[in-house]
Amino acid sequence: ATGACVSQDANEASSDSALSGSGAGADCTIDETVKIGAVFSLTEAAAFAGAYQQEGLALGFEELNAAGGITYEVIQEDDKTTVEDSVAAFEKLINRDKVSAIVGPTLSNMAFTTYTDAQSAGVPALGVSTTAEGIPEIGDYIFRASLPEEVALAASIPAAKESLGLTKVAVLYDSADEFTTSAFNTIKDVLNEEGIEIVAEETFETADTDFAAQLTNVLEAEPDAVILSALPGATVPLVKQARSLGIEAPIVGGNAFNSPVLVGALEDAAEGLIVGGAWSAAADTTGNAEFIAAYTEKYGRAPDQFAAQAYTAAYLIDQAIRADCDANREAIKDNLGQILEYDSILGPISIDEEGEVHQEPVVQIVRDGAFTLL
Ligand code: 1QQ
Repeated sequence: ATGACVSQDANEASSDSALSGSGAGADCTIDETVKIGAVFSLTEAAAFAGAYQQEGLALGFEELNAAGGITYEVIQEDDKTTVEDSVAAFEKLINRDKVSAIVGPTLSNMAFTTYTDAQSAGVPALGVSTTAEGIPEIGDYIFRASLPEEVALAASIPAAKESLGLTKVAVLYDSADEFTTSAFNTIKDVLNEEGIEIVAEETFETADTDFAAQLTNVLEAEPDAVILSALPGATVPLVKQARSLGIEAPIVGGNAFNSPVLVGALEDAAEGLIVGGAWSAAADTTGNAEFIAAYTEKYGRAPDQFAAQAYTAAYLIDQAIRADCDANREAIKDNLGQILEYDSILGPISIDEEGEVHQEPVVQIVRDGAFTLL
């Protein structure tokens, strides 16, 4: 299993016979510990998601270790919500730790760089919250178990239209982030398909704190709803400023809004927030109640979508390894794209050979400070 673009290091790791075992599927036994790298934003702006991801992934591998046959070691890195640290973390995991696969990073904004590195090193990478357009297309080693924002918005905007009777909206987006700009393109397409008019279109940047100019334009346009493509850092002051300026319109948000941290920080301003996503605590999916109970018991707080997706990633990697009872990079790459239908806490999920995930989206609304299905 070689290719011209596979580096020397990757070849050494991928031909490690100690990482291929005996037996198959549930009976697979591998003697050597299988090292899985994880890169999440555990500190700074995206820690709202990264902290839950670390916990969800650790719980998944802990359960798999208890099940036996394969012993996993998760090597966890913090990219501090910067591209530079994300690149350094991938480099360490690929070349120093020689992990079999990497889960993460948290933000699409880092993934466009780090996945290019993983691809050229021949290391499979599985995103659990990288939702922007174009991620799996980076290469054949790149996969995601994170519902694309295109799919989430194609569900949430029509659901919001139906429940709120939308005819005209304001769209605000962060023009400095890959995920939020990608989502903006999708928002325009979906609004167009739904025949909803954009009466105001405003931009800001990730670190902005004052949105008076943009919000004044939104107020004057009198939209039925505000569609906001932003990360939590800007969302909290923006939504609070909108409410104090007298903008009462409901807010429809993207993937970053699937967070109890954000809902808590917004306080009363979170009421009525509509968001599409990959998971709901209320969904009757296989293992969901057990997952919520185990997570809450272990960490003393309820899981969120980001925890649920990371937890699912542990099981998807385990499935890919057990398929040929082989934890080498090459085998994981070949088998992650062959997960035809896995019954997960996110519902039935599959990954196609392009590395793209397929699953049903859920649409939720915040009522009394908590997410409920719309
Ligand atoms: C992305 C996202 C973020 C909101 C995850 C936290 O979806 O960057 O793609």
